[in-house]
Amino acid sequence: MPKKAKALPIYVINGPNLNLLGTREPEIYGTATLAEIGKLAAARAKTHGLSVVFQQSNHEGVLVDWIQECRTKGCGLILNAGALTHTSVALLDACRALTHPIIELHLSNPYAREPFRQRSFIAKAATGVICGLGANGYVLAVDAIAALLKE
Ligand code: CA2
Repeated sequence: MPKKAKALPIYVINGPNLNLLGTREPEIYGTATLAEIGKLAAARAKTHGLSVVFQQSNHEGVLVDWIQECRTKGCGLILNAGALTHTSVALLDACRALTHPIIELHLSNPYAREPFRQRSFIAKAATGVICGLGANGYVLAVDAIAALLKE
């Protein structure tokens, strides 16, 4: 019997300052480090027969490159663009070029915070948005991508 082709990974892309998770502001972002969140996402993806490519960069252009890479090497995108969520037309345009499901993700609930966090460029291209649920939001986002891929 021919072997079933392995599914492409879900790209989980994290933006500026998220490498600092677990070191400061635990009351806003929780106590988990980004490495721990990466392990949670990978474990959940495995339960769906999927895998993740989990990345973080403080540089907008690098994030654009990874989103573009996801077009051919990934099956879906979970994007926590950090503060670039609220400013970046470049990230919006990169997301618009994707045909895969996109979940915009935030650990905190930006809508309960400062007014400047209440505008999202990413939301205009996202299939859905998960926010305010801390590290568990990444796990739920993996579930959401898996469900959307089955549709
Ligand atoms: O809630 C989220 O996930 C955010 O995307 C996090 C961004 C913020 O600008 C967005 O409005 C909402 C900030 C990430 C900074 O993370 C830090 C973690 C620990 C210490 C300092 C910053």
